Amino acid sequence: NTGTTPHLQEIFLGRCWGFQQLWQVSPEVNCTDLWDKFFGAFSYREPCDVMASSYDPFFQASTFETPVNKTMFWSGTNVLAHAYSDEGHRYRTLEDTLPGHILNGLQWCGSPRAPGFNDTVCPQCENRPFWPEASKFFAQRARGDVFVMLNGTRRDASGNPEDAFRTTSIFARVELPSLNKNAISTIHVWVIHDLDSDPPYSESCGKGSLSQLEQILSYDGFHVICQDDPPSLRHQQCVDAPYSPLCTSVTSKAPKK
Ligand code: G2Q
Repeated sequence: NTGTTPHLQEIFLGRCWGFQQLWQVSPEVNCTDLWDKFFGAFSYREPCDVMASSYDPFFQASTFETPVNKTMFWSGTNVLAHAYSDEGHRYRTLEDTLPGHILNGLQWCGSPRAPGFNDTVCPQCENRPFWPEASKFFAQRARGDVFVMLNGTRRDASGNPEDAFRTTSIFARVELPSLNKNAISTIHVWVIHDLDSDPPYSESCGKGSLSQLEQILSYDGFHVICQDDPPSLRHQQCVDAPYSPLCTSVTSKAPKK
């Protein structure tokens, strides 16, 4: 079980109006109407009994075109991807769009009894359709050059190595199949490695699960460019670790104690 987010409606409305103010969204979406569409999808239902399509009125009213060449997907790289996207100024991740921004990090579920949702706990459900459905709407609208940031040094909770491209991820299951082939010029795959893990990597462009990904994408007719540790992302990693050996070429020397 997971705890639910208190003040869900207030957070929803505040983030919704705040996002539109910040990005000067025009014409403005009515956030109260949007809340009704969102709440209507799961309220007065059993917590795990929500169909993906229940959220569609919400996503239809809140998902816009993403600017061309800005869409960025991520898988296993949540923190770095969002540091780099810079809240949508550099690239647009799902969490930098209106629906993703509003619900990011929040927990909720329905209840058949008043007030229609559970204000304390939610059970683990076999499937929760919200984020996959958000991803579908987001990926369908990607245009031009698109980017995906993958983790070449991914580990599971016990520390065992995992594939950078996981066939069970939302990226693989939902986002890739939703891309509009005719609207996309190139898929740029960025494979990121932690600063403190040693090469040679079993997961890097052309190897392991990345060769599988490149095959799938080429087979589907996409033009793909895969790059290991692009310099701008190395620099982003080095912001938080300026004296790591891989970063010292830009920082030269540690200050004397
Ligand atoms: N906000 C988001 N975006 N995801 C969340 C949240 C939240 O508040 N809470 C849980 N999750 P991963 P993928 C889950 O293996 O599966 C979005 C989601 O269900 O690192 O590929 C974005 O466009 C998700 O499965 O990556 C990106 O391209 C999990 O976090 C892709 O979907 C992250 O698992 C990432 O999903």
